[in-house]
Amino acid sequence: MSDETKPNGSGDTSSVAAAVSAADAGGTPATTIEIPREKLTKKAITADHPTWCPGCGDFAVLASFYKVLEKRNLDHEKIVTLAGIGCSSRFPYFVNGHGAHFIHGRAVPLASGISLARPDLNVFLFGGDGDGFSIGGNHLNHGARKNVNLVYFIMDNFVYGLTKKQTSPTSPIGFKSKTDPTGAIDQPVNPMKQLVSAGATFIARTHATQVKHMMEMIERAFDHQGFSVIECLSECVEFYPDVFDPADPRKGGSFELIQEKKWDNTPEDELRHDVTDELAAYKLAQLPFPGVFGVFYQSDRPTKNALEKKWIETTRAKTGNASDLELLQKTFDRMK
Ligand SMILES: Cc1ncc(C[n+]2csc(CCOP(=O)(O)OP(=O)(O)O)c2C)c(N)n1
Ligand code: SF4
Ligand SMILES: [Mg+2]
Repeated sequence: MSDETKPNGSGDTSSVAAAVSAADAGGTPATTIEIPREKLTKKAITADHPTWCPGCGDFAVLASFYKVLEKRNLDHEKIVTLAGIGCSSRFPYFVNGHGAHFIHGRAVPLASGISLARPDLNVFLFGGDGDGFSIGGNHLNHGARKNVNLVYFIMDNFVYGLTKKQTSPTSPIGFKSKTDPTGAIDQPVNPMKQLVSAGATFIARTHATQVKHMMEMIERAFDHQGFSVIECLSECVEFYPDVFDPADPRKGGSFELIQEKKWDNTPEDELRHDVTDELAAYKLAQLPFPGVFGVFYQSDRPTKNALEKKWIETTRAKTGNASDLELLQKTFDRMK
């Protein structure tokens, strides 16, 4: 792990305090008043009433996210939720915190800017398969290769829900939609393969009916420094019902978990998955639908946040720690 500071701000709830400094007119030293923080509750982070169709998988994602925020007791003012456009991208409306429902497919650059400019914030990005892999596909690849520190949760329903049933980049061949009335003919994107090849440093897969697993994946993504992506199969009950039943034990399917290596020198461990092995992640990603769930890949490559911080500090040191204004003035002087 690199030496960068975790922004997460979670930890000992009782000792978290806000500091208020004050100095009197006589110039006596500032006093610090400790104000104990209230524990972050679901009530505090709940905003608008979700407007999804009854039964939409995205409700469970929202509930899991609330639970993780509550559990990790993040500083409320440091929570940022962002999204593009789509049913799933309505997410920030339902979280009481800083956030934006941004342009279709452009949430990764927005989130990257916020993460880089304010590394102390916890940046959570939400969206759909269309937003992430279609119009935003190129931004996704660049966010991944730059390894910007954020958590990106993709609610994959294999369809464009908001615009009422068009083929999405993850729709399987044969899916009948308004854009493919005789059935989709294009090879779908394989999210896990794309993310591994693009350079994301935490890549996981979960299912909206498996709340415990979903929460575990969100927490692990959150604890990871870097571009952390979770693909979550989240059913669109309106335009592609029952498609994820093969991975739902309550509907006769099987939710198969990735068995991660324990590094315990046992023969069984030989067969377990090494999350740092790209080729092994590819192999798991090739398994036929519904595939397996859990962490496919994780590496501790330095984040853009850490590299940029180092570069700024080195450059500042070279200028004798000149202020922004002094640097600007020097640049203007050179142009005279
Ligand atoms: C530039 C632009 N192009 C197209 C649209 C129309 N549009 C809005 S949401 C969407 C697709 C949403 O699909 P997805 O991201 O999978 O989200 P879902 O609704 O399925 O959760 C499209 C094509 C738009 N809003 N802006
Ligand atoms: S259209 Fe589909 S994705 Fe959109 S809210 Fe309804 S069920 Fe959810
Ligand atoms: Mg979709």
